[in-house]
Amino acid sequence: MVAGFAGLAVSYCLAMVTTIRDWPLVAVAELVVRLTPGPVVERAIRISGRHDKTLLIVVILLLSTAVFAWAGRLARRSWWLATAVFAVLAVVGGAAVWLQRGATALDAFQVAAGLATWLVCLALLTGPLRRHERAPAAEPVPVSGAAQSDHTRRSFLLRVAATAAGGVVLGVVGRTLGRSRRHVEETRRLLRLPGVTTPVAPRDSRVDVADMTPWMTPNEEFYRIDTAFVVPTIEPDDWLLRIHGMVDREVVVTYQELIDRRLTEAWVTLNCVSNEVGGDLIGNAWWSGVRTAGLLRAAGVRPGADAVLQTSEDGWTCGTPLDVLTDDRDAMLAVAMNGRPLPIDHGFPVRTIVPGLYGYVSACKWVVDMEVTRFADIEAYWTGKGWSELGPVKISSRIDVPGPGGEIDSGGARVAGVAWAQHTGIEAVEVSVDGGTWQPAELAGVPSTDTWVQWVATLDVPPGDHTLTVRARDADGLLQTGVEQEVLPDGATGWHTIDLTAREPQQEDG
Ligand SMILES: Nc1nc2c(c(=O)[nH]1)N[C@H]1C(S)=C(S)[C@@H](COP(=O)(O)O)O[C@H]1N2
Ligand SMILES: [Mo]
Repeated sequence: MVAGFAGLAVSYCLAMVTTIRDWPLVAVAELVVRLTPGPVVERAIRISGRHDKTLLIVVILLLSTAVFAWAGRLARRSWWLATAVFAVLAVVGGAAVWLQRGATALDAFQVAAGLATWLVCLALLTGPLRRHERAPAAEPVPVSGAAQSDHTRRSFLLRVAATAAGGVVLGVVGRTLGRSRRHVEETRRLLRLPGVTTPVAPRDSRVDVADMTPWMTPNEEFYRIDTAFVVPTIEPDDWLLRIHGMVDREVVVTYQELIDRRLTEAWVTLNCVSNEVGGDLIGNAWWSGVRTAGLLRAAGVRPGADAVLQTSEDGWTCGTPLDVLTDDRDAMLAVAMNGRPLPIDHGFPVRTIVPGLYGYVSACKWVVDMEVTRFADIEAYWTGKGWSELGPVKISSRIDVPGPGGEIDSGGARVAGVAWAQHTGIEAVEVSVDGGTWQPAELAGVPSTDTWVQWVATLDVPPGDHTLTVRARDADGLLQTGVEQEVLPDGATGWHTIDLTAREPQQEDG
C-alpha cells in the first residue's frame, strides 16, 4: 500500500508542477464518469449532492488501496504477479490520461514515473521480507532467528516510514507549486494587454506546398529550451525589472509601468544555438513588447560598457552585447507572443527578444534584472560552460518537404523549406540534386530581415533514389558554408541534405 501511495504521489507532484491539468487519478475518475450511462450518473449526483466528484475520487482511492494491498500479498509469492498488477493499473491510468483533451507526452510521463515508483518501492519494501521468508527455518543462521527477524522488521518499518514520508512531501510540494502555477495561469488568461494585436502573417509568406511548415509557429508548437526543472511562476503584480550597473541612474520598472509604455510589435524568428543542421529548434512568432533601447536610454548607459548581463527569476543568466539592445532593431522586453500574453513556459510575464542572436545570449525568459557591464567582467550561464560569448545567428537553410527519406514524383515535383539569417536577411536559396549544379529556389515574402523565409523549388529528376541539398546566401552576399561544424561553441554549420525517392507519377484514372 505504501508503495502504491508513493507512486500516486509522484504522478500527482509531476502533474501539478509540469502542467495545469489534474493528475492521472482524476483522469480515471473522468473516464469512469464518461463510461457510465447518463441515468446512473444523474442518480449518483442526486444521491451524493455536490460532493459527487469528491466521492468518486475517494472511492477510486479506496479501490486502488485495496489493489495495492492485494499486489503486496501477491509479491510475497511472485514479484512478477505484483508487477503485472501495477502494470495493469498504469495502463488504465495511461489510457484515461491519453483520452483527455490535448494530452501530450508529458502527461504520459507522469504515469510512467508513477509506475516506476511503484515497482522500485515495492522492490525496496518487500525484498528483505521475501528473502527472510524464503530462508529455510531449519538452516543455521549466523545470528539467532529472533534477532534476525527483529532486524528485518526494524529495517522494513524504517523503509515504510521513509517511503510514506517521501510521498507526503511530494504531495505537499506538488500542491504548493501547482497552486501558484495554476494561479499565474489564471491571471495570464484574464490579462488584457492594450496595444497587443492579433498576428496576421503576410499574405505572400507561405509557399503553396502541401505539408509545409507554417510560417508563423503557434505558441503550443514553439520549441522550448531552458534549464528550469520547475518553471518560474511570477504574478505580473510581483514582477519588477531592475536596470543597474554602469548607468547614470538605476531604473526599476513594474509590469504596469512597462505595459504603459509604447509597445513595439514585430515578427522575429528565434532559434537555439543547439539546433543541428536540419533541426527544429527554431520558431517564428509575432512578439509585442517594449524596446530595450528606450529603457536603457532612460537609465543612461555610461561609456565603457559593452554588455548587459540579464538574469532570470530562476537565476539563469546571459550576456548580451549592449549595441544590439540599443541600436534600431526591434530588441524588446516582450510581454506577448502571437497576440497572447507570453505562455509561462516561454517567459511569462516578461522575456527578452533580440533579432539576430541565438536565444542563449539574448532571449532571457522570466527576466528580472539587467546589469549594464563589460564582457570582460562577467561570465554567463552558458559561456561558463564553453559556449561562445557572442552568439550571432549563422546563415542556415533547411529542407522541410519532403521529409528525410520521403517520396516525390519524378519529372517535376515541388520541394520546399525555410532559410534564415536574422537581421541580415536571405537573398537567395539554391538546391542541388545528387551533388549536381545548384539551381535557384523561389523565395516567398517576408515582412523584414528578422524572420525566416520559405523557399520552393521544382525538381526534374528521373525515378530512383537521390539526395537533395540546400544552401542559402544572405543579403550581404555571404554564402552559407558547407563546412560541417557541430553546435558547440557557437552554432552548427553545414548544408542540410536528405535522401529521397522519386517515383513515376501515378496515372490519373479516366
Ligand atoms: N530564464 C531562461 N531563459 C532562457 C533560457 C533558460 O534556460 N532560462 N534558455 C535560452 C535558450 S538557450 C533559448 S534557445 C531560448 C528558447 O526560448 P523558448 O523556450 O521560448 O523557445 O530561451 C533562452 N532563454
Ligand atoms: Mo538555446
